[in-house]
Amino acid sequence: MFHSVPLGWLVTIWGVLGWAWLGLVMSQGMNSREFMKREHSLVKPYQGSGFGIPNWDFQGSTMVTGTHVRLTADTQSQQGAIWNRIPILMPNWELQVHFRVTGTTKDLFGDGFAIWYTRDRMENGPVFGSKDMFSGFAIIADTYSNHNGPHNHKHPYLSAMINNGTMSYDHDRDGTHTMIGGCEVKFRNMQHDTFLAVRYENEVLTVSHDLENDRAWTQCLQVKDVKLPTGYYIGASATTGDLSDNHDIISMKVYEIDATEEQLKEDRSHINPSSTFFQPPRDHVDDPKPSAMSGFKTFVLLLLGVLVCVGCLVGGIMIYQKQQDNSRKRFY
Ligand SMILES: [Ca+2]
Repeated sequence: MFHSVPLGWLVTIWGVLGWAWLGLVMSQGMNSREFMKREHSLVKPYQGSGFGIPNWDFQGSTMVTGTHVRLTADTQSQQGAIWNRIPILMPNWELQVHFRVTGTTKDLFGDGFAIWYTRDRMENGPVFGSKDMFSGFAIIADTYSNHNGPHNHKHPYLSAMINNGTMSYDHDRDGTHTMIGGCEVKFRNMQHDTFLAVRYENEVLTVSHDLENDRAWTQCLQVKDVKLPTGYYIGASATTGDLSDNHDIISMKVYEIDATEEQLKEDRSHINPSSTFFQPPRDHVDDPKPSAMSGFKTFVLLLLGVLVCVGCLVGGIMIYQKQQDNSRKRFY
């Protein structure tokens, strides 16, 4: 004979199951089918049982606090980076970065930060705190406008660059010669949380941001036929120069995205990074010197010069004639 289960117990059991399910879904990010990969993710509390953060290395000016990882402080000439130690072996994945950039100045600040997926890690360099001629991709959040020419855009500017190790990032052109896409963004000194997402799925690279505090992704760029190998490392770096900002990373979360059987079988470790869509590399051409005069200015100055010469000549002739007259008077 069965004992009847009290109604209160049933309600409690269903309640516990419901909360457990909700917790599971929330811990797995925006899409419940995508699983956060702990070994590639940097989340609070950062410190493990021992010294440092498990699976992550730091470099340069990087400081770890209880609430954020500060790549650079709002101080001149700093350079900091943070790198995941475990290579990414998934063909499809998404990286979500919770970041914050703050500073005391309103108009002059810099230089910016970059999110990396590269072959080499922990190498200092001139590209926002990491090495140039890198292999992989860089998502660059450039806050300082070096370039003031005809191809100018507003800053901060978010752009992506794919490199097979042969191209150099040109700061004088804010990387416009080598980027595969970009968008203007405003993320400095926000009172709310700011996020970036980099999704690599079926050889499509998509960069999105959530800067308006509405918990929705806005697409910045999407490029098809982007070839990237497995086995590269995720990192973030930042730099300050004469101008500065605090560049903080609050979290970096990597999610696995479903891959087909074929994709899982394919050996993608030897792929050379490339993108079919590309701003073709161009030679660096210097801007005309600011001291160079415009055509109109040159014309006016030339005209003045001629007038002065004519004036001198006429004056000289008149003086000469007067002296001649005077000398004639003396003889006669
Ligand atoms: Ca710049």
